Amino acid sequence: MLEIDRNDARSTAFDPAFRDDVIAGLSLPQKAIPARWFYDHRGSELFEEITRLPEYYPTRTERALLERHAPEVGRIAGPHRAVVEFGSGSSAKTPLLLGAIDPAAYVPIDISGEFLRESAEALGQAFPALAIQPVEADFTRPIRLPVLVDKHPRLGFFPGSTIGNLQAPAAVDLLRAMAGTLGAGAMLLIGMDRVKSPDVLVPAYDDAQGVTAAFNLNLLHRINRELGGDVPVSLFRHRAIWNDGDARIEMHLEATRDLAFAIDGHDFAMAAGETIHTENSHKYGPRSARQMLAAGGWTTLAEWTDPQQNFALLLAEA
Ligand code: AVJ
Repeated sequence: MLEIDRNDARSTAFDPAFRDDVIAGLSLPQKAIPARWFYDHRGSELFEEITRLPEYYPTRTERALLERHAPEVGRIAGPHRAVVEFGSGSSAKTPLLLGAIDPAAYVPIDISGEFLRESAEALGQAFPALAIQPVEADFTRPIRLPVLVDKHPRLGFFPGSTIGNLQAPAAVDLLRAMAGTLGAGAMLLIGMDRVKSPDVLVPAYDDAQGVTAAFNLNLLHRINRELGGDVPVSLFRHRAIWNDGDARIEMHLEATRDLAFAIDGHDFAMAAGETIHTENSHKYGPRSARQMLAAGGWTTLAEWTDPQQNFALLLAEA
């Protein structure tokens, strides 16, 4: 039986922080909701489906990098580290790392408790001798690590270019907070998506099967489910836009006509063509990646990329 350590998140259907972010975000001139609210159980499932889409190259590219280079990570980091994974999701890439580095313990951290429990159980079966302690938490807030990792130097694992959801100042703050959470002698293995042609980027966020559209629209369903909203979901459409100046893909939910809805006693109106900005996915060049790590207190020790330089895996030390 796995027990989940609950830091600040909660598994009940109604999260006041979700309501507050939604009400505040929809009250802005450019309506916006933080991307972390995509990941209820359904959203986490849809994200897993995204990772298997032909257009969505990041996951399979990063997996290939891990398959090829995890042994090298193990040689540099040394054995018996406690691996702390930030935003573990289904932990799909984790076995590639754990199998190559002889870890002392594994601490997956995720905001979706039910999903965390399911994936930690599966991982426990694959690594029966490994101490595993899941933590249900929003990793953008300070996290108290379980005592089980006290005696071991830590290796942070932050795959998937999840860092790309944050704008530069917030990303740097998070990297700094991770250095603090992981403590002295820590290392960090982080995945970062590279800047590339919009011809590759846009389809990755607007796939032919409409899975990313369903993932984006699920946020509106979640608002209706959990906050008792009456958002007319069928009147919205998914948009993915490459913002070249800020080097990021933006996802929006666009009102296809003038519409109105209410959430928890608050009324909102949108004009046709107006959008709710739901996600930023920043992309990095080789220099900007290292510079951002450095600004967050991390020195890059090694960097691996695929032949097309679509995605990079960086190992850094605090
Ligand atoms: C989990 C934030 C890395 O930005 O590529 C995938 C999320 N959104 N498709 C990304 C996402 C739409 C993903 N991250």
